[in-house]
Amino acid sequence: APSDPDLVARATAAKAKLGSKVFVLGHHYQRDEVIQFADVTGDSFKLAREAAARPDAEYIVFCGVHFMAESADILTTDSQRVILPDLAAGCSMADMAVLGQVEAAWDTLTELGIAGDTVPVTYMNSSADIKGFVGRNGGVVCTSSNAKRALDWAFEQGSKVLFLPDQHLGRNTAVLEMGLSLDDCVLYDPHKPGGGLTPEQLRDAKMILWRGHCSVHGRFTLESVKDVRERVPGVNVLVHPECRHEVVTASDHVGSTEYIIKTIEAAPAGSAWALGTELNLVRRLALAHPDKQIMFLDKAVCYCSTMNRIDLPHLVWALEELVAGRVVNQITVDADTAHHARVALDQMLALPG
Ligand code: CIZ
Ligand code: SF4
Repeated sequence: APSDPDLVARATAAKAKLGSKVFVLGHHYQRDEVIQFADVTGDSFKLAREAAARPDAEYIVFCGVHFMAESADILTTDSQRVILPDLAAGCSMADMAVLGQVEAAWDTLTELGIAGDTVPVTYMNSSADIKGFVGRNGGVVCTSSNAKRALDWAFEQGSKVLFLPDQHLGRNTAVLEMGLSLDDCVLYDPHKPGGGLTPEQLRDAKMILWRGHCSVHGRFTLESVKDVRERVPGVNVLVHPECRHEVVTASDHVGSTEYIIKTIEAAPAGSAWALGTELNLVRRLALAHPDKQIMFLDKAVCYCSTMNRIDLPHLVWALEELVAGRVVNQITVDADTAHHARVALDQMLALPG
């Protein structure tokens, strides 16, 4: 649906009044009505770097989800303020790993005498608390584009990895890119005592996968892949590594959001693509490439409901409050957590290759 013209005019006016004081970041999974006001678009990793590269912007308005705004706060200067237009824009995957649960898991590994051999690795899609835990314990943050490099590094530091919070990215990277087997991986369920695993399973495992997943990417099934191959002969199936292992295995290509965008841009005219990722992005790619046949991998419509919390009314409100001299919905990470999270983020940036 086209955006409300009154709100468009108000957002335009507010941005003009704020000028270079404000920088608006838009994640690829955001609504069109919000993306039109983004100064830059990107995935969580690119946006974190963009925020860090704008030390002159007093206000960073982050159109994305909570953990991304936290990373922006960690990577920007102390005087910059990061604003999330709707505080209800969380991430169900990030919420699946809570600090107390991860500390309890670590205690279990410590009691078994294996914590010393275990390197914690967390996906970017996790809270600042979890990144801080990982930084305190000698680990690293990773994204969907450098997960293999992060795991290579981690296995040089220890013989085991505790991978947080996305089981699918962890499993897909370990099995499809590192040559580990499914039997090398165990699934740690934070809602069960000892993770629902025996001491022997924990001792034997190379990858301890946290039982988290993305509610959007985790919905694609093997059936969705089979269906689209039947409906569209010759279709290329391209999915994000947050998809289930059997979906990734049945696909033709797998990669991060930025990789998906670049692949579609480079695809020949007339080619057909079924994309296993968030729907706002798939619809924009289809509109931008009318010479290619671009479709959503599933028949059911599926947005990220928390990404969609950021809508034009919330963006207008946040911008107009800034014009009035009020900072609303500021996201801050306490100094101690930020310090250790930064250690884990810097370790990621220092990965070789
Ligand atoms: O699923 C997500 O939220 C992703 C892929 C985020 C990102 O940009 O890394
Ligand atoms: Fe979280 Fe998935 Fe939404 Fe990304 S798409 S913000 S991982 S729930």
